[in-house]
Amino acid sequence: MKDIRKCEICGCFAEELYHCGKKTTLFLDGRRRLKLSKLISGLLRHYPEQIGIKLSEDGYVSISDLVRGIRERWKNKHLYQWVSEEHIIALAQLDPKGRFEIRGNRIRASYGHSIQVSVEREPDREVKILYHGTSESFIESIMKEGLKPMKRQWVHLTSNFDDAVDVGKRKGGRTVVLVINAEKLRKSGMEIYKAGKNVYLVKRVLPNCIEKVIRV
Ligand code: HQG
Repeated sequence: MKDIRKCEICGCFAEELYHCGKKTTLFLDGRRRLKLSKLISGLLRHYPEQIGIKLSEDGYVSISDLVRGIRERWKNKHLYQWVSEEHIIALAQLDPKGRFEIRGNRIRASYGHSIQVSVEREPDREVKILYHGTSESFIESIMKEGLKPMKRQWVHLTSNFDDAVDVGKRKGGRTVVLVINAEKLRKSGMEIYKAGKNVYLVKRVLPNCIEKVIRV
């Protein structure tokens, strides 16, 4: 990930070298940013209990409890003594996929949960084409059963082809991207919800809604 920098004039966080006509100062280097992003994604989506925090029903936790939990209770806490509330805020504000939502002094993951959280979302009626990146080794089963949430609460789709390729690459083996007809998906009785910048959530994708399988 890119470094996060801070504008000394207006105080905002930015990735650019210049802001308000002046050079910005380094706030969080890209390597630490990536590690912290992965850690808080894991904590807010899957294992908050590992640092002794409890999420609200809609998935929020106070940023100060999150920081305290990481610094005092995370198994690798010695690697994270530098973490402050400001680091978490900067990371959430600049996340390229909109992975985190901040409300007041609380934060939650926007998507990706394996733990049960109930987030109120309006069904999306706009998007026409969605993509899902995966490994070719899953295709036979997916074409038979459709896409299922597996260990998560939702099936994750994206409106951005390149994001789908990146997700597919993480699975190992040959990367494939499924092209999903969102209209058909809605007609099959599934509501689609937007979460984050380009991510869309749905409970299930039936095989007949998969229009194409692209080998990348
Ligand atoms: C596969 C990233 C066999 C599915 C992304 C996937 C996403 C099946 C895997 C978010 C199947 C589950 C989630 C079936 C589904 N048979 N395999 N019937 N149905 N699968 O990690 O979508 O960068 O739980 O193809 O952007 O890969 O972390 O889901 O390969 O939004 O913020 O089962 O993670 O976001 O894998 O990724 P995952 P995902 P972040």
